[in-house]
Amino acid sequence: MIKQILAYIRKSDLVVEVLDAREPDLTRSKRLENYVMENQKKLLIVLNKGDLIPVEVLEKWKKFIEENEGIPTIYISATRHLGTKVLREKIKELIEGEGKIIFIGYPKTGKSSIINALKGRHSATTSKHPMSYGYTRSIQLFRIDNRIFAWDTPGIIPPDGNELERIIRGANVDKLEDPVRGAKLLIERIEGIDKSVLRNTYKIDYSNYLDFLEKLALKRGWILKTSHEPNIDEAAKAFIRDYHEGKIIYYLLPENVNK
Ligand SMILES: Nc1nc2c(ncn2[C@@H]2O[C@H](COP(=O)(O)OP(=O)(O)OP(=O)(O)O)[C@@H](O)[C@H]2O)c(=O)[nH]1
Ligand SMILES: [Mg+2]
Repeated sequence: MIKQILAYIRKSDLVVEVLDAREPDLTRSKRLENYVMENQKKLLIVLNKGDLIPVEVLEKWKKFIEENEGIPTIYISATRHLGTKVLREKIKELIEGEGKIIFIGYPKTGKSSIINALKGRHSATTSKHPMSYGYTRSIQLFRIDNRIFAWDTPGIIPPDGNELERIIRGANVDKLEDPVRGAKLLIERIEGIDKSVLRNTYKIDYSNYLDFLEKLALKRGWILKTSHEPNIDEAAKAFIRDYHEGKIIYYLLPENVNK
């Protein structure tokens, strides 16, 4: 799949890289960006899921990326249809009115949702969780308007990086070797940024990640039949899925991200 995506990048006039605004740095693929640059293609960064974080923070990221790296950047919320006009105008400006664009990015960043928002009609399939029904399986062409065509691509699978990065980048939850370990890493990451977010989101008070997963399993009624213990594997998977669905809300500032 990656080879195919590279071939379509070469055929495009503009590459739109879609990031999750909660984790702009970790959802960027420097490897693909380098490929885009090497092939002298134009790149536009879109921070999606902008509804989840304050607009001042989105502005900071936009400024940071544009000023430090010279890559045009905009932010939107595909599902709430916020910023789609700005995106459409930016695309038109960059391709000078007409051409072919390609949407790339890790799974679940919202590539298909953005295409639907631009079309105003739902035709690209979207899904809540990595690899669940509706995720994009092949490269598909959509017409945005009379002069603009867009290719939707499947999230670059397998996401690379360490275990935490792979989880944030949308690795398939059902294929994780140890979902509890994965959830632990994600919980630690989020706690390091904002201690109250899990307590507020789940209305659960907990002492550590295992306690959290146990209480979540009990709350949802997930009990193992044989041992009658809380099913923490199930809770861990549900938690990671909630993350991808945008239920867990936190943000980072560009100045706090270690480069
Ligand atoms: N809150 C919020 N959720 C969004 C937004 N855009 C997409 N989502 C949600 O994120 C999930 C993934 O969206 P998709 O559009 O399927 O993502 P994708 O990048 O096409 O995913 P793949 O095809 O698997 O690579 C869905 O549950 C969407 O509803 C947004 O702007 N805000
Ligand atoms: Mg898709």
